[in-house]
Amino acid sequence: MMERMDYVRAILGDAYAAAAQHEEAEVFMPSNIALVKYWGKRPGVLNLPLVSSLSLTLKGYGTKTRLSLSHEDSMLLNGKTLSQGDPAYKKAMDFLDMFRARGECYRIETENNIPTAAGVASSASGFAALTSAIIKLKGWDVPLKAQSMLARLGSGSAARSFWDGMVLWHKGTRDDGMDCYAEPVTHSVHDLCLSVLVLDASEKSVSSRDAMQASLATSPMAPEWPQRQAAHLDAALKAADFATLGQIVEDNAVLMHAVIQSAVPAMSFDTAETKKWKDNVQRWRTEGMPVYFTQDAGAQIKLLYPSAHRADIEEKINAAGVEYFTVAA
Ligand code: 2P0
Repeated sequence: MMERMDYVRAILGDAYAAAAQHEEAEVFMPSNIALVKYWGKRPGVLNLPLVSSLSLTLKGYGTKTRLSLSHEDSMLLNGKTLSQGDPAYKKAMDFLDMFRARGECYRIETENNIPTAAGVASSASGFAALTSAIIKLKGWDVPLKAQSMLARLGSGSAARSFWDGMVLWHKGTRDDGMDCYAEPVTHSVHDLCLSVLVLDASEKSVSSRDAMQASLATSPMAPEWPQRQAAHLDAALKAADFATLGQIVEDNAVLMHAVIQSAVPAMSFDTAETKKWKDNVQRWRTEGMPVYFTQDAGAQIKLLYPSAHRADIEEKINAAGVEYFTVAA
């Protein structure tokens, strides 16, 4: 805990444990989907990633959080009161402990407008929102780059949720985490659409945190992942046309899932529907449609394509009767 408190103090200065200046604060923060994935952590308690990553923000899709001062800690997630033993309760309160002034208790009321814990990155928007809410409750003025560094302590992918469009999260090299932050990037490929297909909205059986740890500890592909991922990131940032970017995005997701599937014991987030949609995407490409997929630690498939093809792609998704939403960036 001390190491994390030192880190928080280094970012916020002496304000870090000051009492809240407001009774309540309400915020909304979007989620994000990685185009080049974060998978793997460096040792230590600062949640430092093994690799840098690049994401697209899901503008309008994420988490609304109301944080208020209360006589005791409590948490409501999507209208349901969580018990103190609930892992989501523990993670949230453990995060707020870093900012808690003496005697301060919090009521967290949080709602996602995307499926919770089904690989649509609700922990990204959840911790970005909790970070933003505690900063607002305290009345602090904290630059977004510093907010991304704090949010990372709750969930790595949350570091990327503070800006619209494409965001680059630098892994940094320092053990004290002070060079590990996200920032927005301008990219030469514009007018992208990302459709998130909700193929399975049930809670996943393995958390991404556990899958990350287990796959990098046991997969024979683990040693090659950081170098190949870095090459993907470099190429993605330099890609000058949609097809080059799309192919890198798909290759990177396939590589991450190869690391996961080659873990010992083997793991997979795929369902029959997931596999069917990957086949669909690859078939549509052979038919001339510029569309690529990505997949996170869940069964959902996300389709990436130029916005000029939005009507065609959405017609195909509608025809399949699958729940989805599309963001343009
Ligand atoms: C990503 N994922 O870049 C990757 C790709 C899932 C697959 O970031 O342990 O919930 O809280 O830092 O952020 C999901 O992992 O992990 C994730 P923690 P997180 O979006």
